[in-house]
Amino acid sequence: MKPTHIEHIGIAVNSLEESIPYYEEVLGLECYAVEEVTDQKVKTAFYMAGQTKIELLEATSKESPVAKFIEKKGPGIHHLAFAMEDVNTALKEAEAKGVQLIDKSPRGGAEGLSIGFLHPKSTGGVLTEFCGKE
Ligand code: CMX
Repeated sequence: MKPTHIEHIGIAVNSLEESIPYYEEVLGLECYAVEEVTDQKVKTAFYMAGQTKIELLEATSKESPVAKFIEKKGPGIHHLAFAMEDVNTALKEAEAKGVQLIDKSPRGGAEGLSIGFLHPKSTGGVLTEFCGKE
């Protein structure tokens, strides 16, 4: 298992509408897509800063992991996503090395990617996502 690159950085925001002016008017980035990921109870806005994707995450329900995160820690960096050639194999390998998985097998995420999360308690406090095309 080896990540090919950082797929994206996820940032929890109270409101996309309130956060977008900073990314667009101050940083000069351009939102290329907005997508609701029902399964994850979030609405996302996507930006590219050079080669690096930034995903702004707004909760769509009080039960959303993003709503719970903001309630506890406030808005800010929420997770780091690594691109993996084979998410299923990467999850299995991480589990075999003692990492606690949130997702035992990949599920559907934003932009049609397969995703799986590792628990922050097993990863030095950083909620970690594996992403891939399969
Ligand atoms: N980063 C670091 N630590 C986090 C965290 C995060 N994003 N979210 C929660 N935690 C920590 C909490 O601070 C808490 O720590 P303490 O026990 O020390 O207080 C612990 O994890 C448990 O948190 P909780 O608030 O009780 O929440 P839950 O256990 O119910 O859920 C988690 C935590 C990580 C399992 C859940 O948020 C999850 O399943 N996340 C993965 C899915 C997700 O985040 N989806 C949204 C993004 C989707 C997308 O990118 O499309």
